[in-house]
Amino acid sequence: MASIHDAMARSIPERRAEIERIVRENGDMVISQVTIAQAYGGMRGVRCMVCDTSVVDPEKGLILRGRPLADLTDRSPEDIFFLLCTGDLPDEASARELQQDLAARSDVPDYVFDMLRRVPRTSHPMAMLSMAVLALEEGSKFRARYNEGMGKDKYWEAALDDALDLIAKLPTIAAAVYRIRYDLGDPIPRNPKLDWSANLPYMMGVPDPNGELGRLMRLYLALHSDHEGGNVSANVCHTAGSALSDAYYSVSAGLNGLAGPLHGLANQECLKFHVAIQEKFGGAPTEKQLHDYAWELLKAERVIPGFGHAVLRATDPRYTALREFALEHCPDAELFKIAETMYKVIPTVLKEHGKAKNVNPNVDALSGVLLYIYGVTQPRFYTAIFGVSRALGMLAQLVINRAMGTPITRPKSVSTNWILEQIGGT
Ligand code: CMX
Repeated sequence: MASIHDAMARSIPERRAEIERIVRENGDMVISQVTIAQAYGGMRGVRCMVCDTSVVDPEKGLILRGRPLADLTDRSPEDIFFLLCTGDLPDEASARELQQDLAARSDVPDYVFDMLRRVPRTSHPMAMLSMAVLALEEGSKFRARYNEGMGKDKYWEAALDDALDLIAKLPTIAAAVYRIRYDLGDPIPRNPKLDWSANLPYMMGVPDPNGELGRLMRLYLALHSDHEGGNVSANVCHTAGSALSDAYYSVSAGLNGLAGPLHGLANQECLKFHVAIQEKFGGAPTEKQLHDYAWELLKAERVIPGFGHAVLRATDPRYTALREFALEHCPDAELFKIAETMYKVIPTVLKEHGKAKNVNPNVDALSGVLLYIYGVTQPRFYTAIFGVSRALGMLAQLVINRAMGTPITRPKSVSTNWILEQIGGT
C-alpha cells in the first residue's frame, strides 16, 4: 500500500530525470509548426505543451495514463485522481486511505456559505462555484508555505495538500450552490457513511431511494475528470498555476473557462434539446419525425447538440459508458428513448448533410438527460457538476507541473503588422 503522496514521491525523481534527459538530448527537435491560420485560429493542433495525465485519441477516445476509458468505468473518481497523479491505480488499502483523507479534509468554513447566500439569486451556478473555490483560497497551504520560503523541491507537496483539501470540499460547496441558488433550504451536512461522489446528490437533497443516482454520479464524475491539457479549462488552470498561483486561484480560473457555452455548457443545451423534442412531439418521436425535424434544424443552420467533436472521429467512449448505464438502469425513461432514437437517426442525417467530420454522439448527448431522469432538474447546474469532476484533472495536472518544475507559460504573441511584414503585404 502507498498513499498518494508516497506514490508520487517515489515516481517523481525518475520522471524529472527522464524529462531532463529528453530535453538535453532532443530539445531542438521540431514537433510542430505554426501557420498564420493557427495563430489566428485558437492554436488548434499546435503541439506546444505536455500533459501526461491523459490523451484524446481521435479513434479510441479518452486514454487516462495509457488506459482506455472503457477499462476504467467501474473505478471511483478518487481512484481516477490517484491514477492521474501517480500513473497507477490504487490498491484497495490505498484507495481506502485516500477516501479517509478526503473525508478528514471536507469541512467547509461557514463564511463560504454566508458568501453564497449574499450573491444575487440570478447568479449562474458556475459563477457561484468559482467564487466559493476562490473564497477557500484563504486556507491555501501552498501560499502559506511559499511565503515562509518553501524550496522548489517541495512545491508539489504543498500543491498536493491544497489539491486534496479542495477536492474534499468540492461536493459540499457545489451542493450548497445548488440548495442556495434554487431556494431549497439550508446546506445539508455531509453523510460520513457515503463516499465522495454519493455525497454530492445527498447534500443537494435529491431523493435517491435505490442508490442509482449515487451510482450515476460516481460514473459521471469519473468520466468527466480529464481530457488532456489543451482544452480551455485545463489550459487556463495550467497557465494560472504556472505563475505559481495556488490550486484555488488556478481551479477557479479553469472553472471560469468551463462555464463558456463553447466548452462546458453543452450538456445543458443537449438536455434542453431533448425536452424541446419531447414537448413538440408529445413524447418520443418516430424515426421519420426526428429525421425530418433534424433536417429542419440543419436547413436553418443550427447544430444538432450532442453530435460531432473537434478531436474525436468515432463514438465518444464516455457516451458509450453512459448509454450502458441507461440501458441497465432506466431503459424505459421517455427522455432516454428520445436519446436512443437520436442515436439511430442523427448520424445518418449528419452523413446526408455531409459537413460534420464526426457524425457520432459525444458525452453531452446523454449526460444531462441522465441527470434529469434521476431528478437533477436544473440544467443550469449541470456544468457545476462537470466542474467538480474536471477539477480532478485540473488539479492532477497542476500538482504534476509543480513536481516537474514546469516554468511560467509565456508564448510569444505577434501583431497583425508583423504578420503583414512576413507575407510582404501591407
Ligand atoms: N450539427 C450540425 N452541424 C455540425 C455538427 C452537428 N452536430 N457537428 C459539426 N457540424 C458542422 C460544423 O458546424 C461545421 O460547419 P461549418 O463548416 O458550416 O462551420 C462542419 O460541420 C465541420 O465541423 P467539424 O470540423 O466536424 O467540427 P468542429 O471541430 O468545427 O466542431 C463541435 C466540433 C463539437 C463544436 C461540433 O461538432 C458541434 O457543434 N456539435 C454540436 C454541439 C456539441 O455537441 N458540443 C459538445 C462537444 C463535446 C466536447 O467538446 O467534449
